[in-house]
Amino acid sequence: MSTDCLFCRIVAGDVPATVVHETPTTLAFRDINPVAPTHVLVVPRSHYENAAALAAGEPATAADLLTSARAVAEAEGLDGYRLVFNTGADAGQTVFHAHLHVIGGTTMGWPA
Ligand code: D5M
Repeated sequence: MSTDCLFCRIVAGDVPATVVHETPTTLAFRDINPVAPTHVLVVPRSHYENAAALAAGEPATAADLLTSARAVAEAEGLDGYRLVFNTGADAGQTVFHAHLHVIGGTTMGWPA
């Protein structure tokens, strides 16, 4: 837990969030700036700077993020959805606590 990390503070319950799913290792809550009808962030309860650091330090929890994302997609009734880990500033990561975006509820193109 890092007191200056926003997502650690959400995990601790010190910052409000709309939680939609939780497990002993993960928490899922709605993104404050949704880019689609469903936009949920799944985060590990423990602090890792990004997905690569999480995979190295706690690989079982990295897998748990995918399991939680699947549960979120099912609960939201999503047919298709996109999972995104922005990893590093060059990829557009702005919050440096690993998080998996679950985005769906609309028809998406690729790559944008
Ligand atoms: O994504 C970081 C995401 O975090 C971005 O989509 C906004 C979201 N965000 C920022 N603050 C909050 C709070 N307080 N609640 C919920 N969602 C939040 P990145 O991949 O780092 O660009």
